[in-house]
Parts: sequence; structure tokens; C-alpha cells
Amino acid sequence: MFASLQGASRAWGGPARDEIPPKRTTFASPQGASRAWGGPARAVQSLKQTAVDADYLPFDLAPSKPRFAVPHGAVDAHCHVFGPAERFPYAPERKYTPCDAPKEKLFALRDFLGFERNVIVQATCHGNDNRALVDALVHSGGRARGVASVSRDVTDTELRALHDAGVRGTRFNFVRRLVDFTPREVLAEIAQRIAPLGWHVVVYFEAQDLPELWDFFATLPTTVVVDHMGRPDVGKPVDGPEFARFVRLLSEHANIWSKVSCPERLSKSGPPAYDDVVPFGKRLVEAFPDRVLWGTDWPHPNMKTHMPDDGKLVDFVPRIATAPALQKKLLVDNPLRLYWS
Ligand code: 0GY
Repeated sequence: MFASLQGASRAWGGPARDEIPPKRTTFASPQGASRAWGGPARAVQSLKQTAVDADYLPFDLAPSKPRFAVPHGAVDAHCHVFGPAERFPYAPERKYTPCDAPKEKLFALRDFLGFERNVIVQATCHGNDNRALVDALVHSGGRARGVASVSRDVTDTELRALHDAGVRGTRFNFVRRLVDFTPREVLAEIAQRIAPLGWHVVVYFEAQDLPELWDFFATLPTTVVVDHMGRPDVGKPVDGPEFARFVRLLSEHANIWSKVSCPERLSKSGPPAYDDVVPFGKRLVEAFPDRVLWGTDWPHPNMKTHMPDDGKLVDFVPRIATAPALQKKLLVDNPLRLYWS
């Protein structure tokens, strides 16, 4: 078993086991820390800046090969790159410090799982510093597009440079454990700035916050893509009022899309099947076949219960998109239309 796990790891180019720091005493960037040495005070500060969170789970080193063969041209439309911290330090205002998850590992995983392209989404641990994202995009050979985070101070020149690198959207995050509050008028201003570039807005929020956010989403001037089905409580019925509200958001607003991603975050029944998430994803794929996207969410930041096997996540797709025509829309046609046309 162990031998085959190692083999699988080598097959997709995953990190050697000793590249993933053990929990608790590890550092995303020990070299960076030592270079920053300037006496005890600076050393302590530097180590604090790069210490991986004690409860942070590293990504799976040896995912299984999916049984589901994704259609030709498939896009993993939600994934991240983290660091390496030595080159691309994490943001001072971040709420968590992950293990490095660099572009080389992401591209190797893409190939191992059978995907052709990635959409890389800026994560909060990098704040509005999009350098790691841009570096991944420009080294992807045109096979990655990005969703950046920008502040209201971003210049038109900076926006143009992000566009030229392959950015096609900006992300507004409303999840309290991940970000500090940004006033709606600031976000509205940013949306007005990016709209002329043909970009869209990606929003991440918890289901219970949708009533309060509804009017803001309804007035956004761009396509709006909701992360992870609006994070439903899958312990509640798929026909219940909470998920019905989310379905109504998409029914009433033809510019709003949803990612049908992250069964591993939403499930209470757990891996590898994530059975309780299936009805939610299936409902959206069947009701809005032209406005759904799917992604691995690699490297799965802030998972607390378990780290998913990315191969098994791919095998989840045909359970929510049961017909080949739906699978092609979800994995190929929709992401190509939004990010590559
Ligand atoms: C995700 C989910 C999470 C993290 C972030 O930007 C982020 O830090 O999105 C999460 O913790 O739920 O999509 O990666």
C-alpha cells in the first residue's frame, strides 16, 4: 500500500513526503526566515510570519487516479497557488498560513487528473498581492486564467497588466473567518472598474448571509460566480427554504452562475462519497446547465476534518452531472466561454 502511494505521488509529481512539513513545528519558508535574520527580535517576527498553522492539513501527496475520464479540454475552474512563501510571502493581514502549494504541483496535478486547463483563484492568505497568481498564469502556456483580488486603489495600468497575464475576474470574499469587512460601496466601485475589461465577480459567502447580500449581488454590473453553491447546510433538505433561496437567486438573475464544487467542505456524511452533497450539486447542474462550473479547490485550505483525495473528487462529477452533455457543459463549454472567449 505504502509503495503504491509513493508511486502515485511520483506519477503526478506530488511533493516528496519530506517536503511537506510536519504539523506544529514547521515553516513554509525556513530559508527566507534565516535570510531575514537580524537578531533575535527580527528572527522571532520572521518565523511568526511563515509558520504554517498548527492545525493546517497539507494537501494529499498521493491522490488516486480518477475512474471518471473527464471530457477532452476539461477545466479545473477553482484552484489556488500558495507561495512559495520565500518568493511570494503571505499577506500580513491573512487569517491563516498554509503550506506552500506552488504552481508546479498544481500543473502536475492538472495533468495527472486529466484536465487541460486551470482557473486559479486568489486566496485570502495572499490578500491583494496577486504576484503568485500572476507568476502561475504567465508560466501556464496559456492554460490558466485567474481571478484576482484588488483594492479600490488599483490603477488602470495594474488592471491592464493583470488582464494581460490572464486575469478575468475579481473575488469578493464575505466569509468572516477569512477576511475583515469591506464596505459594499468599495466593492461596488471595484466592480464598476473591472466591468469594462469584460471581467466577472466571484463571490464567496455563507448561506445564512445570502438575505443580507442579495440586493448587493443583484446590482452588480457583471457576471457573478458564486463559490461552492453558496455554502448550503447540506443537513437541511435540498427542497427546504435555505437552498430554495439560492436557487431563486440564480432563477431571477440570469447573470449569476454557481460553482458546484467543494463536497468535501460541505459534507457531513464525509469522504469518499460525500453522498449528502449530491442532491444539491445535481439540482443546480440540471436547472442551470449553462451557468455552472466545477473545480477541485486544490490545495483545499482550512480543511479541518480530512484532506480529500483529488481523484475521488473528480469521481464526484458524474454523480451531479449524470449525462455526458451536462458533463461537457460543466467542465468544458462553460469555463471556456467565461474565461477563454
Ligand atoms: C476556498 C475556500 C476557503 C478559503 C479561501 O480565499 C481563501 O482563503 O477561499 C475556505 O477556507 O473555505 O475556496 O479555497
